[in-house]
Amino acid sequence: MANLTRRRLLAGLGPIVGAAAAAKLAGGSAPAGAARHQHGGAAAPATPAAAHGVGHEHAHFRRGARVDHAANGFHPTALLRDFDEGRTRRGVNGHTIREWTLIAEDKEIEVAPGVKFAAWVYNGRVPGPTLRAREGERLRVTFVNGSTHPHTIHFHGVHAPAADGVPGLGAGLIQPGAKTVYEFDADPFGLHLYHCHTAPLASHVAKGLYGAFVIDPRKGRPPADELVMVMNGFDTNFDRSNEVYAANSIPFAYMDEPIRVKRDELLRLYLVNALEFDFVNSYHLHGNFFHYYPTGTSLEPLEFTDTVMQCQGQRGILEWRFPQTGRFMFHAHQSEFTELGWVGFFEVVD
Ligand SMILES: [Cu+2]
Repeated sequence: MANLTRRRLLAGLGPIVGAAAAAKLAGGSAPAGAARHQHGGAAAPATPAAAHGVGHEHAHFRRGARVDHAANGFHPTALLRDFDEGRTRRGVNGHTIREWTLIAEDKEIEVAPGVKFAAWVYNGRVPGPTLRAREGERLRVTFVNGSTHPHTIHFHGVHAPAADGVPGLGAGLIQPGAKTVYEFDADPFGLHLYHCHTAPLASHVAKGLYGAFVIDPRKGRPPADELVMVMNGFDTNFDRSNEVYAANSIPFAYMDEPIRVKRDELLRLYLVNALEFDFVNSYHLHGNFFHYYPTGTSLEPLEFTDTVMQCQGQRGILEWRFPQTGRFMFHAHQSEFTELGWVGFFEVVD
């Protein structure tokens, strides 16, 4: 099974085989299985190219199997609108000090039905909490390493070297059982991210140590129904390529439970690409176009489109309204990612 790659999965073996192999390697239980529903009972596509357009609109796990969100301790639907504003207090100069505590831990999570992944998590979830601050505040993040491996937190933004969260600077590597405080200003406003910066870097990130980091402009943004999607994937058989893809960790979660939004309401999506091993990821919205604010650092959109591409670490803010009710799909425009889980629906209601 060692040469069982996701490309071979797409070549016809089906994700159920990969999931079984992965569960075996990870010491987990047998999977309920994942499979594409195909039109007309057609045989599995012979090549990834043939897989293109086979009918991912109906992709989800076989027999409606789902992961145990309660056991994972987080639910993809709840993650969408879960912003962690921490605690605030007044500093001596009258400015706001905003504080969080992030705890790294080793935690097994179910990333596909029956497929357990030995993740490393911040505050019990993948992605980690969506930290939200306001431009100009002083931020203090207490990092407690409750994992069995050394880790850090590296924040994107403007700050001093000592607060950069990389080995050899400031507190450097935070050993198991140790803690540190990262302190810096909320600058610039926009959508950023944080992640562990411990070598081997790709592995530490791919294990789940990343999250979105929102800095609101001083004057705020117009009221909207706000959502966060951190695009990611999991390498369940340790071959440095991903077996499953998702936004907010759980493949097909928003197919099983479409995201309910209101017709004509302004939607604002904070979109971050935390995917490892694949160089690019993307977001495509059906039946609509959106305004795109790369990195969220301008209040003027740069583009009006229905598809954006992000490389590793890139992120941006999307805004749009649905003028009609009904179901609208969204997914990576890399069809392979879509078929392996990175796809969902909006359910637009009155
Ligand atoms: Cu780490």
